[in-house]
Amino acid sequence: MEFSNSKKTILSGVQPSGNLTIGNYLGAIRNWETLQNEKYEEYNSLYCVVDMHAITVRQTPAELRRRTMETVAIYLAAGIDPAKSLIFVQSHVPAHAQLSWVLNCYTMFGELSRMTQFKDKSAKNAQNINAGLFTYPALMAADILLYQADLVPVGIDQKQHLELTRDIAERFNQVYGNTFVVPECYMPKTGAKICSLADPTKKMSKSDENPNACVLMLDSKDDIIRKFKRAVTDSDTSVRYADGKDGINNLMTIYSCFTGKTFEDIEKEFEGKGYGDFKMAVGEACADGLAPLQAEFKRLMADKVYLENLMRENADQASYIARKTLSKVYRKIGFLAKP
Ligand code: AQP
Repeated sequence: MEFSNSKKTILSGVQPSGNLTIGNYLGAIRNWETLQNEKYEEYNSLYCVVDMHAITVRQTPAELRRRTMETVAIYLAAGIDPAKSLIFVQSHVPAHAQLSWVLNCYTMFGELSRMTQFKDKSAKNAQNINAGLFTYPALMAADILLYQADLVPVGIDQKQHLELTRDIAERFNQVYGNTFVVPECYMPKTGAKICSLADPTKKMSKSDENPNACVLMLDSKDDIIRKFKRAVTDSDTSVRYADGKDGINNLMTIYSCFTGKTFEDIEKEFEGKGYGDFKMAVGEACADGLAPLQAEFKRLMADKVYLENLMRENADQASYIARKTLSKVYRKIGFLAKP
């Protein structure tokens, strides 16, 4: 991919902290592909596998390695095109850790304490409330600000972290003069929050311990249909989008994302039909929507040499871009240049 200084920049990432869900796909990755193609003339696109974020929760090393490689293959299979976008692994670019330390010193304890993800994850991982889990947003700010990203496509759960990134950038710019681009958040109109199939008041999460709560991007058609059949709904019988119908609202959102149909179209389609028919249709649409991606993923995973070459070359290119911002920051804060 050719990085152009005259274009604006899009950056986003996913943690390889579990097997990716349709929440990660519909809330983030699918929109990256659209942006990469529709905004190619205007934006550079950079997509990162954020493995350093993943270790804020304990990971099995071999699984983390496997999932990191698989996530690269998922990006490619989802249509992220290496001719148009840079795909790289965060830990392959040392500047992320380096800038993150600096930004830690410009991020306030009070700000980090207000992050809802920190509160949720420390409740879930009471045995391991480590400093990395707390300072996670400073690393995320480094990921974004290193590349002077203008636009960051994310799901709704990451909006608070992005707002903190903007505050950190503005604070730094105020002290040292214009250094960082202050990024904007991009969220899809439909799919910014896909909910758990087991508890539709909660977001679908790849680290959920209940295997029926989430549909994985690589699940088989049978598993996908089985999970949708078991999805928690309500005691009403009509398929309509309404307050208090979280389960149905979630299924309608998923169906809309995979078929492009509006909620009105969906209500008409299922008028007089029961939840059973609707769940079956959502399962079919989801499985069919994921099938081409799954086939391409399988093909890519059989070519490790290709994936390794791509990771190496793209990490070199990302390092080159990132080092420019890092040098500027080091100079501004008063680090003596290496003689
Ligand atoms: N349920 C979701 N609906 C819509 N978007 C979602 N995203 C995650 N879950 C949903 C978006 O996916 C991108 C990558 O997320 P992440 O891997 O950085 O971490 P996360 O937001 O914490 O996602 P998970 O799946 O819940 O991971 P774990 O369980 O490890 O914490 C982000 O843009 C996110 O908004």
